[in-house]
Amino acid sequence: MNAMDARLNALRQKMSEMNLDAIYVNSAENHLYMSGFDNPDGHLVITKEKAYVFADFRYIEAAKAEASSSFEVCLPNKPTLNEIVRDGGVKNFGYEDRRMTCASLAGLKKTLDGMGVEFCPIGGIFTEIRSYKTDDEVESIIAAQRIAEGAFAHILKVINYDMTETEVAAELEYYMKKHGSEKPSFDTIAVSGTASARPHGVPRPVKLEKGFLTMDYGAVVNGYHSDMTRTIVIGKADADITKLYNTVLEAQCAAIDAITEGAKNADMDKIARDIIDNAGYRGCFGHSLGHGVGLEIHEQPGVSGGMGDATLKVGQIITVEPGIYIEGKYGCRIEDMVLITKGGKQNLTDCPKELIEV
Ligand SMILES: [Mn+2]
Repeated sequence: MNAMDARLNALRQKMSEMNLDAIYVNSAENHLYMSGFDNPDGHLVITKEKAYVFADFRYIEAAKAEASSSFEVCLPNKPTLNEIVRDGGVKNFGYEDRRMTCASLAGLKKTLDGMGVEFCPIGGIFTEIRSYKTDDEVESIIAAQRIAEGAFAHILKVINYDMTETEVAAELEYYMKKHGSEKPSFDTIAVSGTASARPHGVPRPVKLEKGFLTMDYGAVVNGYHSDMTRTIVIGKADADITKLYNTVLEAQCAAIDAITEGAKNADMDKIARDIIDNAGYRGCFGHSLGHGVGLEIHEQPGVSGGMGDATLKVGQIITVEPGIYIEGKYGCRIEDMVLITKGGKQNLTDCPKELIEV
């Protein structure tokens, strides 16, 4: 069975557990995940027996070439939703409540008015299936990560005191695009000096300030995102900067060391947090330790204190990204991506993280 059929089977298994006869897929990520064809303006309809890719004239040729052979490629309304519902005996119709607009749902309801269809929110069906990565998916994420690592080596070569934060971000993104990234994983973060105290600060058109420079960015390959943060020091690191940096690094390495199949997500967060708190930075690590990553930059599972008894499972990829942020002063974060393997883990990030001064 090919990978796409395995996904269809997994989805239909979930559909039967939820007593759904069909699912309407409108989100770009789930469209790509299920059909193998990327079309942000299209949608899928998947029933117990059939699977349809709907693409308009602009995308139809690409759809025929790229969509999985398990899907029938159709122009809009050929067949109509009414025909699919009637012929497939669809009573319970699932929709992506987390991704569909209220207006789109209202449109679907209007289209199928009088057909006796019940619309059912599907909740986290896709996020759960997608949290387990196959080898192909892992390879794409590693390929994206290698491009991002190249960009880090590149920025260390070209960085100088006349550069602005915006230029650093642009340089990283330009390098990644030139080396095979489809797009940035998200808006590149490159913040220096006092702005580094903002975990998701926006690069400013100002020259790099002395002190920390935090760069959080990633590449995309085959739709799959990488995510890495490296913090370097502009100028010389004083004792406070060195202590703070080494605390973040120690917290990050301790959490990564503890990661293994079956470990509790919440415990990973606590291991890093305790080290930071006990070093005198209590309250300065105000976000969770990490998150899943894949077709979207933030996926399941979460890695935070709020994950209850959830445990790490083979095939999941999580980020490990503790940070310390002191408002008005500076901040630092270090982030790797880690794959959970049978009885262990594999760090997918291969990039220096000792304190670097430039
Ligand atoms: Mn991240």
